[in-house]
Amino acid sequence: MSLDDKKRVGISKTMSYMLRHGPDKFKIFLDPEGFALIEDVLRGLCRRFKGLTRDEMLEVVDRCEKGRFEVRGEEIRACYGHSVLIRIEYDPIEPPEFLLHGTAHRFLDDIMRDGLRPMDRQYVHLTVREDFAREVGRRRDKDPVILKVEALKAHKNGVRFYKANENFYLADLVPASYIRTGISGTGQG
Ligand code: HQG
Repeated sequence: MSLDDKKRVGISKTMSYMLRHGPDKFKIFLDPEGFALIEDVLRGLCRRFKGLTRDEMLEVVDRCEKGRFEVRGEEIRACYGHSVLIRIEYDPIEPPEFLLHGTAHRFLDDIMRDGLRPMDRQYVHLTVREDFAREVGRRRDKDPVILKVEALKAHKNGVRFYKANENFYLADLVPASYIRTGISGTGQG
């Protein structure tokens, strides 16, 4: 039986919280790559979503367009977004030439002075998809600014990038000299 949208979003948000920010509160243990046992995560979810089945939990994973979660055998992890104390490790990669970051106009001065910083998360989040960049930026500004990062050039000059999934890339910090403000705030959505 398929979950309704409201329940699916609720499960996704709870699972994001468990695997990114508060595993201890749900008695979940993350390995250095951020993986936890599916059975532990399901047990934690069942505290809020009584009777939830493993298939329903995996349906939430499969139907997430952003690719928030990754399943490997009997384990699951959040692909990005972590704030847990233990740093989730990724292998450095060579990024695409350009990556995008959607943000609020009010942060621009600070970003163009200090660069893109991870703030409360472990990494800066970047995407290859303009629609996702816009959606991420809209969380903080109804007409967000889309920053274009010269990722390959930065990489060649020693800035480290990582791949979270097909849509999202991560970086430790992106210096302002690699950030362009070319893409206008309004557009398709
Ligand atoms: C901004 C969610 C001032 C940065 C989203 C952003 C994404 C600065 C905010 C994913 C700054 C941090 C990540 C600086 C960066 N001065 N502000 N120097 N550097 N900022 O939420 O990228 O949907 O931690 O622009 O959708 O917005 O839950 O990062 O506005 O995919 O799967 O500081 O998390 O994923 O905000 O979002 P966040 P983000 P889910």
